[in-house]
Amino acid sequence: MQKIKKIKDWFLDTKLGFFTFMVVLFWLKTWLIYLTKFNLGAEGAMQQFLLLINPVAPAIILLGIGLFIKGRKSYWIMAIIDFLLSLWLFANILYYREFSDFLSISIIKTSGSSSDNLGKSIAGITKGTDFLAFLDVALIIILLIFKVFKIDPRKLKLKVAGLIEVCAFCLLGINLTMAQQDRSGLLTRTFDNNYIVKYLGLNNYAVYDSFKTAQTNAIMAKANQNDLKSVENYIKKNYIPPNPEYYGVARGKNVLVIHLESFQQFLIDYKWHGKEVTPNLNKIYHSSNTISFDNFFNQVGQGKTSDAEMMLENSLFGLQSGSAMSSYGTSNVFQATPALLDQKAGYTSAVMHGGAGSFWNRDNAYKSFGYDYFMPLSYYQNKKGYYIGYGIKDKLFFKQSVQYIERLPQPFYLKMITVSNHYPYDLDKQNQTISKTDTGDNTVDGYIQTAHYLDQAIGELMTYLKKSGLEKNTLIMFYGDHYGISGNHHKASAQLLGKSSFNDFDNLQFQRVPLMFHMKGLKGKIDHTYGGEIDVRPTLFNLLGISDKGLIQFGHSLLSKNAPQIVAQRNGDFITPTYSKVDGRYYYTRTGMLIEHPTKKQKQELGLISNTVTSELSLSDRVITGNLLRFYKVKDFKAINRKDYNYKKEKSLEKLKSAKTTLLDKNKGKSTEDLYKTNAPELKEKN
Ligand code: GP9
Ligand code: MN
Repeated sequence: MQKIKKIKDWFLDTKLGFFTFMVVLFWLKTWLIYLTKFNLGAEGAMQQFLLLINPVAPAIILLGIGLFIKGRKSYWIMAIIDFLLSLWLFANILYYREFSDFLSISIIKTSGSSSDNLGKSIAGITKGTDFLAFLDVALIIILLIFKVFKIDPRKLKLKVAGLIEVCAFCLLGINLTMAQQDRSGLLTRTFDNNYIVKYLGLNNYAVYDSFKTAQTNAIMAKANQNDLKSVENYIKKNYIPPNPEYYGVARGKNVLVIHLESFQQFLIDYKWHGKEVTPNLNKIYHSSNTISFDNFFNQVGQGKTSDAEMMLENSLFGLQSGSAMSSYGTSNVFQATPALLDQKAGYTSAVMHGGAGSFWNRDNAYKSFGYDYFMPLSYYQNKKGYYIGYGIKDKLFFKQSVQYIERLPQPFYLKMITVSNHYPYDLDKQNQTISKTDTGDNTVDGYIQTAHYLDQAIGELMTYLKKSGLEKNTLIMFYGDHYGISGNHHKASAQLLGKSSFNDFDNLQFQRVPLMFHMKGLKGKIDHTYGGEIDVRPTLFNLLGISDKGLIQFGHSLLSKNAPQIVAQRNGDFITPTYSKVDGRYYYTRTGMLIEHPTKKQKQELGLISNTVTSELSLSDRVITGNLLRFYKVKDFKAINRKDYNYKKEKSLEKLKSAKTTLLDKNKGKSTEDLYKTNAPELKEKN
């Protein structure tokens, strides 16, 4: 009894006790809110553990400021800090409810009186339980006002207060290390705000976001019109006109972009135990209505999928580190494909993706790109067994997308991002219809299995497009975003390719991914031109008959007879039809032979190509990090206002209800949903 009283006295009547009480309350409250108000997807013991402990360190560090202050003031300062932290939590609860993402400085800065403005709709979206965020502060303030606590007037020894802070920073360090171990690249690659909050907590996320924003703003502030001039000059000088033979052959058609996740070119025509891994894509690849490129390379950096998207939509490179779409997608001005197609040719644009909308900052970047619609996971039914890895399984994703495709006004520019063929290539048993390869490398052996599944999904989608009539007026573009098998699997890669060895040169050649344009009536061919993702937009515009002259872009139409055929890699390596550069060494592209002693002429040639590559990468970086397109006017093009876009499901569906020129409209309201046939085992009726 005596003991309990002692503890009670300590808690209520000493400053350290009060502080501990506050930290514990704040900790429990935050954790509870993580579990109930956000959808952070903490999986496994480690992530659950980090989610539990991550509020502690910042709470001690911040509330601990009060420990350095004397008397009553110290209590109130702690209470105010507690209040501010709670307010941040509260604001995020509301924002998350609307956008499944967390507030960032760029969001707060660009909101104003926009449709994403929470101000107006706060009352509408607030739930009573949200005020839980203030429960501990309210309790503390009541206790203070009613003097339940005896104020401890003593000043805590500086040494003690300091030690507490040091311990908290150590704890933060441990938290960070464990997080980094579970998710490498967490802070450098800027995948998803949800990840940062899951691993490090909402307050550390705020610090991280402020730091990143300060960093990017400093560079942006220094950039000016003159920087743009040098970019403009370079682009003007190197402009290559499109191929007139193909100019406008797909004019006015719908454009359907199929993003083949982690899909490498070597899979095309690849056989395993005599069985084609991707029969449907092979058929498209060889079709007389398909232009297929067999020397097309991915050019992504750390931003992987998002870099591929950045290049495709803008013909600008991703950055040296991190993801350009994450770091600059919200704040920068873009003159991207969806916006250009809308303003130049009346296209409606949309992205469908069975994964989280916040991943790679898509929910914000797509607004800057001018996408009219974005349908992420929240638009899809996600029953038990539907989801794998990063999203809804491809067959279920395509099937469920039909209801949205048929409601899109035509012509549309629609991108569908598949996701099942993503590392770790771990397909559930019921969907495995080809055996794994047998290299013994676990990361590699499942790859053809998920690729096979993706291919089947494509087969189903193609059948639907044919049956629904969409195939007739749609240009379908397929592309692989980046490698599936990384450079850490040389031995297994050699085995897959039936080669006796596999070196860094081979790995560079392994970066080939598909690029195919398929359309009824298109004069098909297998085109051997060397190119990369940066070239996709000019090539597409070539086919659509849309001029790309006067756009700030670094790619060239691959259909053009004069395409430069220099394929830059993000690290400065390159591939041309003659030479390849890997890690500072040069090889003959055709033979893979190392050029040990280049002739004078070769040296000159190689130097020139290297220079082109580094200039283009750095000029492109300057455009993005300096936000230079804000100074650039495209003729007959109105700058995008992010505030005009809203991706909330109800809003979008409402808008689509009255849409004209849709497939549904053409069919007099008769849905095409039942034309989509799938053998997805998840949909089989259980007896
Ligand atoms: C997630 C998906 C994966 O939405 O696009 O991105 P990646 O890991 O391939 O960059
Ligand atoms: Mn990807």
